[in-house]
Amino acid sequence: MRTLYGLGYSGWTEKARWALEHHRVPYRYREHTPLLGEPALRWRTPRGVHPSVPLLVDEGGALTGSFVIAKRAEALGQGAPLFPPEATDTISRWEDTSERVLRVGRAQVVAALLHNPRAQVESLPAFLPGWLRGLLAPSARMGAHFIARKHRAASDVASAIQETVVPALEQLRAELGGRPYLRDDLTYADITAAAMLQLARPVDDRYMPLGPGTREVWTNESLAARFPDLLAWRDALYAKHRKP
Ligand SMILES: N[C@@H](CCC(=O)N[C@@H](CS)C(=O)NCC(=O)O)C(=O)O
Repeated sequence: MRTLYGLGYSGWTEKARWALEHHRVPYRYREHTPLLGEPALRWRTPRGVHPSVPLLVDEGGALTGSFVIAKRAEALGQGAPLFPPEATDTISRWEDTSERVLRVGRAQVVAALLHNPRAQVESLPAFLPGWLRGLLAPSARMGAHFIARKHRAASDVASAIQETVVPALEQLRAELGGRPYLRDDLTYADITAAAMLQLARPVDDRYMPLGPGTREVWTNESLAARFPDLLAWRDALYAKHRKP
């Protein structure tokens, strides 16, 4: 069975899932656990590729990376294209920007998780019984340090937000100019750009269910206050194009 390994709270995983579901490609989903799941992730990842999720494993082999998986969804599935040829430049520009912004998002979450016991408990594997979860919460900090090291997370998150995230969101505001899409209709450019808003305020639980602590570490009130129009744009995009 085609299987997607991912992190339920990650914008990268969400981009891959959105494309697969848009194209009605059947798959089963498996949650990855950083650190504990690293040996299995390495084992599944093709040699020479940096191990990360989302990772799609199907009869064609294993594919790493949200963008590659979304393109595979387009090749396999049905429905309106997310990668029409005339949108190639717009898509690749917003994919680059989204990648840089999501990296800052990861740094923001890793830093916030170290001080949020509720988010630590929520990040533990689901199979652990309730009584053990509180006890093991501090071990989630090891997972956070592991992710920070493995993906070289920025240490000065506040500067990274000012230098990378704020200009990206201002650019998005300018380019949308109040319209519902970056092009004439929904394309992957909108999906990859919408993922950036996750680190201002996560999308509604109907689409990406998050525990209250996880929601806290993802929320950046000052970004949310500065870009309410973009949050409204993202929410409208979800309401119209993403099944709960
Ligand atoms: N460019 C990649 C980035 C994926 C990525 O950085 N994934 C991180 C998300 S924090 C990950 O795999 N973390 C879990 C781990 O490394 O164990 C994509 O588009 O999928």
